[in-house]
Amino acid sequence: MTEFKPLVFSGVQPTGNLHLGNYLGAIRKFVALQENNDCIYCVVDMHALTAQLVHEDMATQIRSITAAFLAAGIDPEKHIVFNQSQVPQHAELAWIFNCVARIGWMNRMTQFKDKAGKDREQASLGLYAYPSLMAADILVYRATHVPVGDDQKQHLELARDIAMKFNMDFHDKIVPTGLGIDIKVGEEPVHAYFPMVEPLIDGPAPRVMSLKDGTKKMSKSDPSDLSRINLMDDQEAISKKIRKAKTDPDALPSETEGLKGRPEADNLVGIFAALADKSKADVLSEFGGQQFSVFKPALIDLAVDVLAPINAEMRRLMEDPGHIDAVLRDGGERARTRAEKTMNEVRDIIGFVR
Ligand code: AQP
Repeated sequence: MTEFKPLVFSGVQPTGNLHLGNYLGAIRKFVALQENNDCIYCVVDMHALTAQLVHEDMATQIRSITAAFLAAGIDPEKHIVFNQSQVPQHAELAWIFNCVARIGWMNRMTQFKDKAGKDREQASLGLYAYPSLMAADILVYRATHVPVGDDQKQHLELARDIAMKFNMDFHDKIVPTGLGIDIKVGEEPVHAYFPMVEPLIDGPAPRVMSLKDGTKKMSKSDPSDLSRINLMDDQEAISKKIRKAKTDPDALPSETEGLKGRPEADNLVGIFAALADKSKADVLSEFGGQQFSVFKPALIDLAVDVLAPINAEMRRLMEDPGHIDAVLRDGGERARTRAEKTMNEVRDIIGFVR
């Protein structure tokens, strides 16, 4: 059985200030994965149009996400860092995937329901088709592993469904062209052109929750800035937000079991664990029985320690937009070469004349 060559791909939307959820759920994993993998990291600017069409500060937002990638430690020379709109093959493959995906599959996407809200008729067609473009972002490189936060799990399942249907529907075209690889789907080996992507969602904080409501995801678009810690927040802001974070009156438990039914406590312990690179159990063995008046100052110190150097480096990089643009152009060129190879093969498999 031949295996697909491992390749990591992930993206972040330039839709506002990056926060601790984006960092712990995604960017920090991007950094760790580059040690032993070939990685492609993308600022998915075309996705940013799905919820809101006009962004006065689009260019600055794209540069700011790129600065966060670099400041966190991503190496744009060994790997590829670029913005999606520089590689039109993403949109081209997304159109093909729009024709592969079934309406019933798209109707099940909970993020569309959340983001479209009550007035679904007014949501853009792009917001509805977003998961199909996301599948194309990944599969145009035939990437195998995707580090993401827990909120993206359903979209990755859809990417697998799309890959599977394409592989099945073009099965007899893939074999004669010799482009496919045998992969195992369940117990059966299937001749496949696209891999079954694996989400990488582990860690103690796969879904960082709002500081104001432990049942809601920390999000760039939450109207309350107190709900999230932004990567650009200074020490004072971080300290204020953690001090004001919602908690309950009880002391911290000594076992993770005791976090059940306490979403805010669970969230803060998860954040601590992720920032300290420990498990929640380790954190509770240190802080079990302590009040939040003891735990919160320790969390503030830790968050400032981890985030201050990233924050300073992002500010430094943002002073030289020419350098950031050059990184994106270089990454875009290398990404385009790879994506065009896939698209030529896809065009041949489908039977388009070229
Ligand atoms: N709260 C979170 N916890 C863990 N991971 C998270 N991610 C986002 N929020 C959390 C992960 O960050 C990566 C980039 O996300 P994105 O910006 O492309 O889109 P998003 O998931 O829609 O992020 P936001 O912050 O919630 O933005 P808005 O408010 O614009 O919708 C992804 O891997 C995501 O899982």
